[in-house]
Amino acid sequence: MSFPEGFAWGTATASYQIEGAVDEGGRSKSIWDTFSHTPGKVDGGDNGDVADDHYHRYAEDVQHMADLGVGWYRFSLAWPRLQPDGRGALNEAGVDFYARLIEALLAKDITPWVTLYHWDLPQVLEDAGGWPERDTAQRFAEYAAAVYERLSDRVTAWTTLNEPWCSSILGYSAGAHAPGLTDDGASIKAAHHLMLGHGLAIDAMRARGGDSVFGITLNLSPTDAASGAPEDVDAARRADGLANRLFLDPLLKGTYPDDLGLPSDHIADGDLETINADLDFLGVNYYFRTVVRKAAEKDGPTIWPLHRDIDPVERGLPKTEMGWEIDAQGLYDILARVARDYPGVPLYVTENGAAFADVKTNGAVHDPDRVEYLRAHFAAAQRAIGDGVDLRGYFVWSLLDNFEWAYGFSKRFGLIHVDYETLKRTPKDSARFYAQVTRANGLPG
Ligand code: PNW
Repeated sequence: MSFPEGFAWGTATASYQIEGAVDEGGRSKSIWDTFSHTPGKVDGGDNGDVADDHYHRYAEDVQHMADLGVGWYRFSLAWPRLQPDGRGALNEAGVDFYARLIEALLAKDITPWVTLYHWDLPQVLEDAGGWPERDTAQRFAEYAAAVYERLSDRVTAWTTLNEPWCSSILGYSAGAHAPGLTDDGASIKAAHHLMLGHGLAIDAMRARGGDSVFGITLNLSPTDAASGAPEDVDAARRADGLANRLFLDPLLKGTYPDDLGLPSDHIADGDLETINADLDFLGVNYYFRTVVRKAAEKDGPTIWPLHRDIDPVERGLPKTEMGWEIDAQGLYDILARVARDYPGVPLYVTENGAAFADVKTNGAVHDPDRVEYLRAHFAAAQRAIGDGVDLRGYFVWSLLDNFEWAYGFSKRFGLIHVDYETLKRTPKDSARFYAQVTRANGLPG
C-alpha cells in the first residue's frame, strides 16, 4: 500500500484560523475581524482574536509537525499583517513573524508551502469595494510581488488563492462568510477579480525570477443529479458549472463556461489570457460530493447565484459534524475528472479532513471516526494514482483544531486537539495514525 516515492505528505492551516494576536505586530483588521465581531455571524459569537495563539506558539506547533513526520506544511500569510494598508511597503514585524516560522520549519526539514490569500482581506480594501472591484486584483498582485521579494529565498512553493469559490460565493452571495453580502452579481464579479488577481500575481512573481513553483487551490465537488430526469440533469450541469467549471475553465483553458448565462461586462480584453497563466500545480480541496435536483425558484442568500432553482439532496450517508456526507469515492472521482478534463497539470490534495466530536479519556483524545475517514480517503487517492492521476501530495486539514469560520470553535478538524481554555495541544489518535502513514509512505497494515 505504498505511495509514489517522494509523495508530499503534509498538514494545512490558515492564518486567521490559528494565529490570534490580531492587534500585535502592526496587523490591521481584516474582513474576518469585522465579520466575526458582528453579532449573529459566527456560532457562539466566537472570533479569531486569540484562536490557537499560534503567533506565539508556532515553535511548539512546528515540533508537533515534526512528530507527525510530515515533510510539508501548507499555511497562509495574513495580508493585513504584511501590508496593513492593503498597499505600499511591507510591515517589517509581519515579515519577521513569517521569517521566524519559515526558519523553524526549515530547521526541521519541513518544506513551507505558502498560500498568499486564505480569505483575510484587509478591511481597508473591502471598504474600497472588495473583490467585486477590479482594483483589488491589482492590489493583490502588488502584495504578492512584495512578499515574494522578501521570502522567495526560503519559500519555493507559492499558492495564490485558497478556494476562490468560498471568497466569492460564500462571501458575496451566500453571505455565510465575510464580508457577508448577498448579491448574486457581486459574487460573479468577485470570482473574476480573484482569478484576475491570481494571474497578475503569478506574472509579477515569475517576473522576479527564482525557481519557485506557482499554483492555486480550488475546493472542488463532484456534482451529480439526484435522478435521471432531464431537469435534474440540467440542474446538476449548472451546479457543476458554478462550483467547478467557473474556476477550472478560465484557469486551465482560458475560457468561461458558456452554458451558465453569466454576465460578462466586467471582463476586459486580455483578462482570460492573464487568468490562464501556466500553473505548476493545481491544489484540490475535497470534502464532499454534491447531489442536486431542480427546484422552484427562491429568493434569499444562495450558493447558486443566478441559478436559484437548485436544491441539494441528501443520500442518507453517514455525516461529519459539519453535516457533510462522507464519500471517499468522491475524492477519486474529482481527481479523475480533473485529470481527464484538464490534463497536464500536477495535482495536490491541498486539503482533506473532517470535523468529528472527540472522545477524551484520561488526557488522551480518541477520534476513531477521523482515523477511518482519513484511511478511506487516502485509499481513494491511491486508487486515483494507480489509474494514472498525477497526484503529488496530500495535506490533511488540519494540523490543529481551529477557528472554523462561521462555525467558530464548535467544529474540530485537528489531528491535534486544542483546549481553548489553556491552549494546550494534545495529539489525537489520528495524529499517531497519520505519523504511521507519513513514515511508511502508505497505509499501515
Ligand atoms: C475550507 N463549502 O473551507 C477551507 O479552506 C478551510 O479554511 C476550512 O477550515 C475547511 O475547508 C473546512 O471547512 C470550506 O461549504 C468551507 O463547500 C466551506 C465549504 C468548502 C470549504
